Amino acid sequence: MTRFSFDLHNTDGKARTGVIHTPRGDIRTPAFMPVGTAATVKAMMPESVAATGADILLGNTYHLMLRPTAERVDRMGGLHKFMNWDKPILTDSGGFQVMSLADLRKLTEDGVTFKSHVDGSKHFLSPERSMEIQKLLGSDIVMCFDECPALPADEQTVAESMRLSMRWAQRSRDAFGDRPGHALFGIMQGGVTPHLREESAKALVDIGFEGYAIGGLAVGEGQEAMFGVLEYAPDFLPTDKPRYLMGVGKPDDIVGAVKRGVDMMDCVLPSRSGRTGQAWTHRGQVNIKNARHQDDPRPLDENCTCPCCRNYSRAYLHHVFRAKEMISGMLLTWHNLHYYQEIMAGMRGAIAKGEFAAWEADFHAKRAMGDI
Ligand code: PRF
Ligand code: ZN
Repeated sequence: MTRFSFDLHNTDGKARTGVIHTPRGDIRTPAFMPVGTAATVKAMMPESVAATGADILLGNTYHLMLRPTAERVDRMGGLHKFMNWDKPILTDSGGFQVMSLADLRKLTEDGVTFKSHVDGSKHFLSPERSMEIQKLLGSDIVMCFDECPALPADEQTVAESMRLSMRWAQRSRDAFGDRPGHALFGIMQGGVTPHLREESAKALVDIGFEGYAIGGLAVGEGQEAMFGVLEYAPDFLPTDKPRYLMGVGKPDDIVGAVKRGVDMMDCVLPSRSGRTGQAWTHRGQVNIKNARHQDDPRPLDENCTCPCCRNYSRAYLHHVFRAKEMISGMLLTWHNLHYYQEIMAGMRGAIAKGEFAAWEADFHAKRAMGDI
C-alpha cells in the first residue's frame, strides 16, 4: 500500500515543485484545491472538476457534521463514494468555520459549543471529535483542530489563541492515532508577529506532522501584511514536508505565496465568483454582467482551452447571467477553476526549469494589460 509521502523535485529561489503521494493518487505541487464544502464543488460534476486539472478537493467538517452528518456519510461508504470523487480529499477541521459561520459560540480549553447556522441545533467540536468526524468522512489529509483569531487583534489575544491551538494540535495528534496512508497536518498560527509564528512552528515540529499549514492569514490583514509573514514563516517549517496556506486566494496571492515557498492552497474564490458573474483570466478580472459584453462574439479568454471558452461567446455568457440561467454559474466556475489550475501547472513547469521569475514577470505583464 502506498504510504503518504512528499517528494520535493525542484526549487527555484524559495518556490518549490514536487509530488505528494497518497493511496488515492498523486498531488502535484504547487497544488490548488477547489473547495467542495458540502460534498460538492458547487455547479460542477466531479469529473468536470478533475478535467480542470485538480488532483485534490477540500471538504469541510463543520458543514458535513451538521448536514448530512459524518455518521451518515460513513454509512454511505465515506465521502469519496458519497460524492463520486475518488482522488484525495483534504478536510478542514471545523474550528475556523465555527468562528465565521455558527451562532452563539462558547470557547473553552476543551473545545467549542455552538449553534448550527442551518437549524439552530446545539453542537460541540473538540480536537477529539474533529478527528473522529474526519475519520468517518474518510479524509486523506486531516487538519488539526485550531482556533484562528480575526486580524487585527492585539498581540496577547493572538498569543493566547495560538498557544491554545498548539495544545489542541497535540490532542489532535494523540486522537488521530496510527492511520497508514492518511496524513495529519498541523496548523501554524501567530498572526503577523514573527516570534509567535516561530513559537507556533516549533511547537508543531516538536509534535511532528506529515505536513504543515500556515493558518491565520487572509483574515483581514491585507496582501502586503500576508506576504510580509510569508517572507519568514515558511522558513520555520521543515523543507521535506508539504506547506499549505489555508484559504488563499486571488491569482496574484497564489503566485506570491508560491514564490515564498508554499506548496498547497485552497479558496472558494474561483467557484464562488463564478456564480456571481466574475471571471478570472490571463488579463485580469472580467465582470460578465457588464453591458460591454452583450454583443461580443469573442470568448472570455482567447487563450483558454476550457469548454466555456471553446464553445461560448461573451454575449452568450452575459445573456445567461442576466437571465439567471444555471448554465451561467456552471460555465464561469469551470473557466475559473481551469484558469486556476493552468496557473498552478504553469508555475510547476517554470519552477522545474528554473524559470519561475520569468514566468511571474509574464503573469504580471499580461494582467497589467487589462481585459481585451
Ligand atoms: N485554520 C483553519 N482553517 C482555515 C484557516 C485557519 O487559520 C484559514 C485562515 N485563512 C482558512 N481556513 N483550520
Ligand atoms: Zn476558459
